[in-house]
Amino acid sequence: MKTIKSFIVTFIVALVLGSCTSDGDDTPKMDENPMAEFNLLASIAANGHSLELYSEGNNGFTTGYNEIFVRIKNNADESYFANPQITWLPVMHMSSMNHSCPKSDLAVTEEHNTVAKGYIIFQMPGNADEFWDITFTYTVEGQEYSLTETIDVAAPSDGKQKVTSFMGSDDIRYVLAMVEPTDPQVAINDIRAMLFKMENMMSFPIVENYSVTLDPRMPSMGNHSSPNNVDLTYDSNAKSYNGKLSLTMTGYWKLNLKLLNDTGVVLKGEDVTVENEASSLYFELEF
Ligand SMILES: [Cu+2]
Repeated sequence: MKTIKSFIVTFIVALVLGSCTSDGDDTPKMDENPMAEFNLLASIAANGHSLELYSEGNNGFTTGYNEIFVRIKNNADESYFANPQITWLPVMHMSSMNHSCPKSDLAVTEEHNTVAKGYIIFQMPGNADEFWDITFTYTVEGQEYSLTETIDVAAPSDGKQKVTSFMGSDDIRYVLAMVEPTDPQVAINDIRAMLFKMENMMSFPIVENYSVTLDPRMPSMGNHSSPNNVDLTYDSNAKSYNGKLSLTMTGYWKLNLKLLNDTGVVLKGEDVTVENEASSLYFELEF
């Protein structure tokens, strides 16, 4: 009798453990929303679908680097299309002309095949008379659709410069954007920036193998610098310029920069000296 009891107990324990394990590993997670923790920027209804745009932070579209996640919902059954092929084209409609901005491709993420991810770098905000829109062209179930939606692009709420568009000494227009740090600390921070050239109004390819010197200063405190900064060099895997940013105290910092091409010619920016307190090429942060 005792043996039978213990057998039954063992059997029940095995059953419970077994079902727990299969819940964790095998059961498809149909109800899990991969975007639950994200911020819905827009849900655009068209073609019987809802194209949803998400960001990680709580901001809307801002000038500078925006990481954006895209899903396409089939409104008929509330399901999300797997492996959607999506292209996008942001366009600013200005009073004198239209232009686009730097952007990545949209690629389905490894974690969730209903979620595509990419970035857009808006180089200027919209205003009362001039606005941005994004045209999406996408293919689901073998059919191509497209839609265009107007969006609000605002300057960052702290007013600090995270992106700059400028003419180089080689007469080429460039866009330089700070991607990191997003959460600066009193420490040696990783700094990451992306550089694009304006090939024409609609095309902004990545520029490789240039370099960016870095001289962070605190203008409110005698323009002091900080030790152990590392200039930004091109990382061909990340397709960005990476370096080290030393911040020795909280407050407002101006990150004075110089952009050099692949032969070391200065395209934009100046050294900070006693006579020259800032470079014409810079980022700003305050924390
Ligand atoms: Cu514009």
